[in-house]
Order: sequence, then structure tokens, then C-alpha cells
Amino acid sequence: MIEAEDAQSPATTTRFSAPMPGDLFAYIRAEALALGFDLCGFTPLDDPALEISAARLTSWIEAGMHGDMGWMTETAALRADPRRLAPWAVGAVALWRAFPAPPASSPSSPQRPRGRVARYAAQRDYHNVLGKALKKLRQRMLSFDPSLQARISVDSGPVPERTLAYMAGLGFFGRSTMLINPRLGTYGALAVILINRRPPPAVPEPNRCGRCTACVDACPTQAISARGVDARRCISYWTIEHRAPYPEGVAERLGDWIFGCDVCQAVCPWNRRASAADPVADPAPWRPRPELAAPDLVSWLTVETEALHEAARGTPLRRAGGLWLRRAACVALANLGVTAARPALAALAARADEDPRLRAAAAWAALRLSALERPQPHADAQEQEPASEEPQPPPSARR
Ligand code: B12
Ligand code: SF4
Ligand code: SF4
Repeated sequence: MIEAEDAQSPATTTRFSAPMPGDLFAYIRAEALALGFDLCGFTPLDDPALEISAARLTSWIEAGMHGDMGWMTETAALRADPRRLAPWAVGAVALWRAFPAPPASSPSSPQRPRGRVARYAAQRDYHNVLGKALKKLRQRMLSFDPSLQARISVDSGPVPERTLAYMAGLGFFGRSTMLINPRLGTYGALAVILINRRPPPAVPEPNRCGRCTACVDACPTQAISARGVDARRCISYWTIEHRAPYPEGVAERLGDWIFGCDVCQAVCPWNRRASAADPVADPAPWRPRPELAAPDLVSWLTVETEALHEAARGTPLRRAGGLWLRRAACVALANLGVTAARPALAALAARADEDPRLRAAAAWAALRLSALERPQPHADAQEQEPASEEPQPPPSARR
């Protein structure tokens, strides 16, 4: 594989324009780091980068790449320019909190098949952890300077968090569209505070993907292109955002992912460096929950939806909720070809007391598995069959 530029070289430090000691920006950075953030940078909002980002957002939406995320189109104007959201804002504080590498989770086996859950999701919800720290930071900023105005966001408002973090020098946009910090990689969450103070411009990180295309090549659904990530192909979108029955042809593309997808991050050379160094400032809140990190798929067929919903409390998995997590388990069992689970899936499909959407998913999975159980025609028998006049799809497309 072609390495990303400099991915193996010693860590570079994120380059900020140095604030004057004792000033507001130095104070904010010191407090942010004390509150557990790994990186803190600043950017003025009157920067042409915002226009470049806005144009990319428009073209992404016009191409329909947002799928059914109507909230992206409804808030596009605000996402394009945070000054529409907070007309008094002239600057932004960008913050990054890294997740530590999780301990190895229980392996999947034919006897106990397990699904995959994105690293960020089987632990405490970053919205809560970062949200709490952000509120404290905002409070301290206002005590330092009572004339300050500050609006916080951690994926909780229509704020272009990645673009602002890029402008503040926290990282560069990888081909996967993930923001990459040369020291920390990609695994982490971003947050932003819009302020009525104009910081000096930061020096953005130059792109360091080099000739690497690992994420593009590894994406199981070919979702990544020069235009960005097409959500309509992205496993993360279907498993997290789409809380409705799947359109035809989607479920079989989701593999064994139950919630989110980490493939484009797992293959990124910048993460290999980061996990080797494990440089996370405060790993304390991030303790993965083993039963959620590698779910026992068969047990989710019989667990009560409410109980699973409750078990996911305090984690991002709660966003999908018990019903759609159980649906994902049905789909993953079919995609993994676990024929031994077919009777349990058929039993779930027949339960009148279960949600019809879950029963439909179970019926779909049972049907796919019964097709696998049917004896395959013997090679000799195949030879005797008349040749089809129709062109045959390649094996990969036949599933
Ligand atoms: C919608 C959304 C999704 C959608 C769409 C993904 C996407 N790539 O847009 C879906 C559901 C698929 C998704 C998936 C994931 N997401 Co998401 N998602 C968001 C959300 C809410 C908005 C992103 C957005 O605006 N998309 C629109 C497109 C057009 O934006 P974009 O791809 O970022 O493109 C920008 C860049 O291309 C930029 N750009 C590119 N080149 C250049 C060059 C210059 C010079 C400039 C100025 C700009 C620029 O301009 C574009 C417009 O802003 C943000 C939170 C937020 N409020 O920002 C989180 C966010 C991006 N997601 C995040 C995460 C962690 C994920 C997942 C890893 C979760 C998982 N494990 O499953 C996956 C990763 C998939 C991927 N490769 O992107 C993190 C990313 C952290 C990081 N280091 O980058 C964010 C920031 C949430 C957070 N607060 O931490 N996500
Ligand atoms: S999250 Fe998964 S499906 Fe989405 S772009 Fe990355 S590798 Fe592809
Ligand atoms: S895996 Fe993707 S994002 Fe990471 S360095 Fe390679 S091309 Fe860039």
C-alpha cells in the first residue's frame, strides 16, 4: 500500500498562531486542555476557506449525497456560514477530544457470531462528555471576560465543525473526508464555540494524504469519491441515520456492521501512528461496554426491545434504539451467513407481539439464510443445463 505522506515520520505539532500570553485566547486554550480536550485552536470567520467549504456543501447537497437527511438541506444556509446562526460571531474556538484505542473485544465465532459497532459508539456519548466540558469552558470564559458572547456546539447545531477545525489548524481533510490530526489521527470528536472576538488566523495543516488511497479502496460500499462521502452508500448513514425499513438492495451491503462503520478510519496510516502512541489527554470517560462493542447477535433476537434500549442508555447507540439495533442484528446474521440462526429468525418473524418492522427484517434474513441452506446443484448437473442466453453478472454482483 502506498503510504500517506509523512505518516511514519515523527509527530508534527499542530501549528497555531501564538496568542499573546495572558490574553483571552491563551486563557481559553489553557482551560480547554485542563478540561480534557486534546487540541484547541482559533479561527476568524472572515476567511475565504468558509466560502470554499460552502461551495462543497452546496455541490454535495445538489448531488443528493445527503440521502434522506432532510435536516442537512433545511440547515444548509446556516452550515455554510455560522454568522447566519450567530450574527454577532466573528471568531470560533475549535476543540478536539480524542478517543483512546479500545481494548480487544470478544472475537466473533461460528458458535457465537458477533456484530461490529463503531469505536465511538460503545462508550459514553461524546455529546454528553464534550457537552459538559463545553459548558464549563463557556462559564470560565465568561468569568474571564463578561462582555464575551459564546455559543457552543458539539454536533448539536448546524455548525460546520470540521471546516472550522480545519481553519483553526487542528487537522487536514483526508480523502475519507475525516479531519486528520498528524499526532492524533482521526478517532475523536469535534466541538466548536462561536465567539464575538476575532482571533488572528491560524495556519491550516497542509493535506498529507500523498498518494495513499487506502480508505477509498477499502470502503466496502465505494462511498468515497473526490466529491466526498455519498451518504446513500455509506454504512454509517444506513445504520445510524436511517430509522425506517431499508429500500431494496441496501441491507445486503451493510455486512456485519450494527451501528456506524470504521473501515475508512481503520485503514488510515495516520491512525496506526496514533494508536501506537496512545496520546489521549484524558481517557477516563471512554470505557467501552463489551456487551455493546461486540454484540452477541443471536441473543439480540430474543432480548426485549425495551431492555436493549435501556442497555444503550448513555451511549450513542441509543440514537438507533432497541428496535433498530435488533433489526441490524437480523441483517448482520444474514450477511454473515449464520444458517444456524435461521430457526430463531423465523421464530422472531412469526411473533405477533413484536414490531412489524423487526419481523419483516427477521423474515428477510431467514429467507436469505434458507437460500444458503438449499443444496447447491452438483457440478455435473450444471454442465447438463442449457447455456443461458442472458449475459450473467459477475460473481460479486450475483449475491
Ligand atoms: C452529516 C454527517 C455525517 C453523514 C455524512 C458524512 C460526511 N462525510 O459528510 C454520515 C451519517 C454518513 C456520517 C458518518 C460519519 N461521521 Co459524521 N457527521 C456529519 C455532520 C453532522 C455534518 C457533516 C457535513 O457537514 N457533511 C456535509 C459534507 C459536504 O461535509 P464534509 O464531508 O465534512 O465536507 C466538507 C469538507 O469536504 C470541506 N473541505 C474539503 N476539502 C476542503 C478544502 C478546503 C480548503 C476547505 C476550506 C474545505 C474543504 O468542505 C466540505 C463542506 O463543509 C458532522 C457534525 C457537524 N456538525 O459538522 C458529523 C461528523 C463529521 N461526523 C463524524 C464522525 C466521527 C463520523 C463517522 C466516523 C462515524 C462512524 N464511525 O460511523 C462516520 C464517518 C464517515 C465519513 N467518512 O465521513 C465527526 C468527524 C470527526 C473528524 N475527525 O472528522 C463529526 C465532525 C462529528 C463530531 N462533532 O465529531 N456523518
Ligand atoms: S464509514 Fe464505512 S461505508 Fe462510510 S465511507 Fe467510511 S468505509 Fe465507507
Ligand atoms: S487512508 Fe484515506 S484519509 Fe487516510 S491518508 Fe490514506 S487517503 Fe488519506
